[in-house]
Amino acid sequence: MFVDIAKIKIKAGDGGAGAVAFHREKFVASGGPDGGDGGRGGNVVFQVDENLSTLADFRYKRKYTAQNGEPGKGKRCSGKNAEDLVIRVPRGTLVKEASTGRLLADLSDKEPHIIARGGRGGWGNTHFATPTRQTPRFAKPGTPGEEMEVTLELKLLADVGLVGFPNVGKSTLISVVSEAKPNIANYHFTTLTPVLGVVTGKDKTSFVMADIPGLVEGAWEGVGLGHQFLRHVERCRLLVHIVDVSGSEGRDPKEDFETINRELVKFNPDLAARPMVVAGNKCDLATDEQIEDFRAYVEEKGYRFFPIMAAIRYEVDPLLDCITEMLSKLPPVAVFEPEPEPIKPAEEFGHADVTIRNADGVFIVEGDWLPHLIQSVNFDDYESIQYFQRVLINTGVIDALREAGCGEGDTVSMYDLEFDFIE
Ligand SMILES: Nc1nc2c(ncn2[C@@H]2O[C@H](COP(=O)(O)OP(=O)(O)OP(=O)(O)O)[C@@H](O)[C@H]2O)c(=O)[nH]1
Ligand SMILES: [Mg+2]
Repeated sequence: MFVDIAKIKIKAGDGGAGAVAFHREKFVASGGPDGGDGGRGGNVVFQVDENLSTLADFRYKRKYTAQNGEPGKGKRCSGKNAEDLVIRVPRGTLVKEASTGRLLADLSDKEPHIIARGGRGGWGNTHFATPTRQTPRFAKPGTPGEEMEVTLELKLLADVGLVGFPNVGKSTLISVVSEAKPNIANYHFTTLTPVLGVVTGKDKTSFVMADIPGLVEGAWEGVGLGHQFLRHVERCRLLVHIVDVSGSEGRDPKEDFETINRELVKFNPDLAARPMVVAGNKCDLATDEQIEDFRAYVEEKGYRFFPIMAAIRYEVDPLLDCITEMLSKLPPVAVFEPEPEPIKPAEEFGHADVTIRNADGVFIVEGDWLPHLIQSVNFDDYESIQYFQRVLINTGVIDALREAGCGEGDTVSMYDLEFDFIE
């Protein structure tokens, strides 16, 4: 079954906790702190797998959790970092944040894309020894791994997309110009899922052609198989519009041509504006007048026109030559850029809960929402730090610290951060 949309939950591993331990050895009195750091939690990573062509695997498994980092141990032993969880998807999969629709990654290349970051390991107590604090009895917990719901949306990558009414010969064309073996039959909606074929054009250049199910009037409203398969030609650099020029099913080729173009506009005006060439198929069933009449009609509108007989590959080469030539001048297949996470204005943060512990004079602040905030702040940038301070004031963290007894010059420890409290 062809599945091109899925929704899954992903959770990166939490960082392991730092250890509280002290050096113990015969004849060595009160050895110093030697608690090791926690390990990093595993990231959730997406990567293209060329052997996959659908998102069917995600219908049955919907929750993906990476391993947590190991806690630190005594003797300055750091906990092991967890391995990344790699989720394999077909080429052309878009990963979006489910709640907002924000694009996180376009899996069009071979690179692994980290979508949910594993938490960092907490520091062991070794880090907290200072001349005045020789036996720190605390360590830090790891930060939690990112967790979110994502939608996966497959948008195939092809240079050329075939569009047209059902039964006009789209699959026949791809079958005679590539190794693709789609079903071909004399009825509507023979093709139920998109098919890709590699076509070798002139001068051994090759391009990828996509055959999709036929469209009918009202496809954008869900008539016939609907328009959902148009998504798979959305990235195409060029469309080949195939029309039954003989009108063998009683329709008028010009009306067919306009109907499909209207459906394209309704689906996505960008797609409708894509460069397009027109192939008039089933010329064996058409009269010369029919062919010339249709030719005049589409050429008048500025399209290149090729009369063909796909079934016997008659006059298909001039069409392929034209495609190759046009592709050589067109921009590459569209790859979508991930959208950055919008920064929430500091004023929009309301009160948020934190817990504060006083450990040997260090005020340890914890709250589920803090690691995410800290990750979004660039501590080398003055404005970014000011933003961070405003958020801490608005959420009540500064007041809570005061209430806990934190005063001028005391050390505040917040996950990866440690800073002095300044009134
Ligand atoms: N007479 C004639 N018939 C053709 C020609 N090309 C294809 N056909 C026939 O047209 C019918 C439909 O062909 P397909 O390739 O399955 O059409 P399609 O556009 O993929 O149809 P859907 O997948 O249903 O959208 C088949 O019976 C083909 O044999 C041609 O040049 N002349
Ligand atoms: Mg077909």
